[in-house]
Amino acid sequence: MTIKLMILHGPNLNLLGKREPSIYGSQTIEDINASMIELAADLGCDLDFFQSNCEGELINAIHGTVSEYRGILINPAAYTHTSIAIRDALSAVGLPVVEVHLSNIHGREPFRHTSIVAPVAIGQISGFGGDSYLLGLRALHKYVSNSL
Ligand code: CA2
Repeated sequence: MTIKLMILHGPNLNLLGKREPSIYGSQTIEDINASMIELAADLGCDLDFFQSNCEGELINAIHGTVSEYRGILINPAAYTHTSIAIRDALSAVGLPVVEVHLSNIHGREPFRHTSIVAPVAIGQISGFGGDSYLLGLRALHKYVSNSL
């Protein structure tokens, strides 16, 4: 059966490419999703995408992955540093999770250095702009394929 992965984008990422391009680049969220669809076609997996500015909606989307999906790629955005609830939801569903960030969170303000989500992820990719998502997708797909 085809591997299906869920891609989750956290708050404000809908503004990508439209505001603060010096920090987050000029690619829009649609550009990033399109690049992942291209890679997924090469890898032979299916993707679904969800973006929300609301913590509860992201949690509901995480809960909804249980039966249909094999893994989760998430940029929790600012919730990375604040949300025990998102971490608990990821931990509860028990799917492999890859955390991605456009910017290098470890090279920015101290409050961004801690990820509450990282301990429940299989890994974190941070600092490669839109390529963080592609690197994360490759890593997640390989991990899931190897655990078939
Ligand atoms: O580097 C990342 O991917 C972040 O997850 C982005 C978050 C930030 O809070 C994290 O520390 C690191 C912020 C996303 C905000 O996105 C915007 C995009 C365009 C304009 C303004 C905000």
